[in-house]
Amino acid sequence: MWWDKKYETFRAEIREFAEHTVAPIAVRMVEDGKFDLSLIPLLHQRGLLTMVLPKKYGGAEFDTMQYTIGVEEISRVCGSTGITLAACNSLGIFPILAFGTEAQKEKYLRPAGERGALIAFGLTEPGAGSDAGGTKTTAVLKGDKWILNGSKCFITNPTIGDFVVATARTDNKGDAHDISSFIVEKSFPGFSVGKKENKLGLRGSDTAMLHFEDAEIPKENLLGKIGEGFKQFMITLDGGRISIGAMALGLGQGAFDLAAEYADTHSAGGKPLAYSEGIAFKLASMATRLEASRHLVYTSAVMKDRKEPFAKQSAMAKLDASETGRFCAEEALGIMGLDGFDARYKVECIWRDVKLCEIGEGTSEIQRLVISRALARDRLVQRNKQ
Ligand code: COS
Repeated sequence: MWWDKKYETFRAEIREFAEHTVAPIAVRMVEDGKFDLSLIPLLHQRGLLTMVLPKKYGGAEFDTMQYTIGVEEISRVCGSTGITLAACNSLGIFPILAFGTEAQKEKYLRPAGERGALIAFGLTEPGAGSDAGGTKTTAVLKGDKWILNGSKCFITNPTIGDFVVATARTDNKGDAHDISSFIVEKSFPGFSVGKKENKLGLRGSDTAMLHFEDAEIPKENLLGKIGEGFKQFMITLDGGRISIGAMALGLGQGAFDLAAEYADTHSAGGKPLAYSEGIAFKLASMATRLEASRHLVYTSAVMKDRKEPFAKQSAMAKLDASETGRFCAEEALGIMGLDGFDARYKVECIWRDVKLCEIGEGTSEIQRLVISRALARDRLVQRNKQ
């Protein structure tokens, strides 16, 4: 089985850090509507900014299960910090690690590992969300520079981050081989971080637009080969979906813990709410769905570590955990009644935050598409064997 005692110890350490260090800052971040930069060195000391980065580049080199638990436990107290970590590790570090040259890893990942820096991933555009192949941003090679033009939206970490991995169309054949990826430093001429997005939830995370206006990117900052960008971000998102599943688990668990505490300490008709079947059964359903979703998320983490194909499992994990997270937030609101509507009780924040898990890194419809295509492929393989 996938479980090991070392993960319990790890969880306890991260939970202690989350509750004592992250949670007090989280309250302020959500009120202020911006990420608190004082968290960066604290997260870095714990290895949380570089969970997927090997030690040889100065990273923490956690395995995927530890990474999953890390995102889960931080999200349990603060969804905004959870998404900041998930985006930096899965979407910022991973593509350079997986597809970059040794020189790019030395130049970009080593300082991030040693200093502790956030990295952003620029994929989504105003007209290219689910249809990620519909990217409109263009890249044209002129001399020793790629010239990029276009805009990206809803990008996590660009204002507080050091640099961005961004996609652009390097050809116009109209297929998946038109798109390439680039490492873009914030100081490159023609590149700017634009307006901050005004979001329903995760208001403490940094989300903004990116603009490329004849932006000049050195030729050597192409990531991998020309035309490989689509496949690169598909592979990147396969892994990223485990972390969004972990985030949803953490938010759902946070909602459960707050609701259970409330039900134990508030009374109606002279007895604690938790003694009423109406409330106790809600808690039972929440705990059961969390346990089932946790199984899916952890299984996909183990499969990734074992280098087994895991794309179908990570899509299932994200789909299921994000729906469970929303279910738990809604049930917690139901248990707490009007108090749940009150920001002081924190469940309304979880309810707003968790919705992103059903949208970001592929909507639930996209997960169903990925799963159904994989199932059809599996059936074809079976038929061909007979
Ligand atoms: N791993 C490796 N390669 C993959 C892949 C994966 N998981 N998924 C697709 N590919 C490859 C295919 O093999 C195909 O390659 P060839 O052309 O060489 O045969 C190519 O990519 C195109 O694949 P496909 O035809 O399946 O692409 P579609 O246009 O049908 O799009 C979906 C597939 C819809 C699944 C994709 O666009 C998607 O995931 N969209 C959601 C994007 C998203 O999550 N956005 C949110 C970002 S938040 S950072």
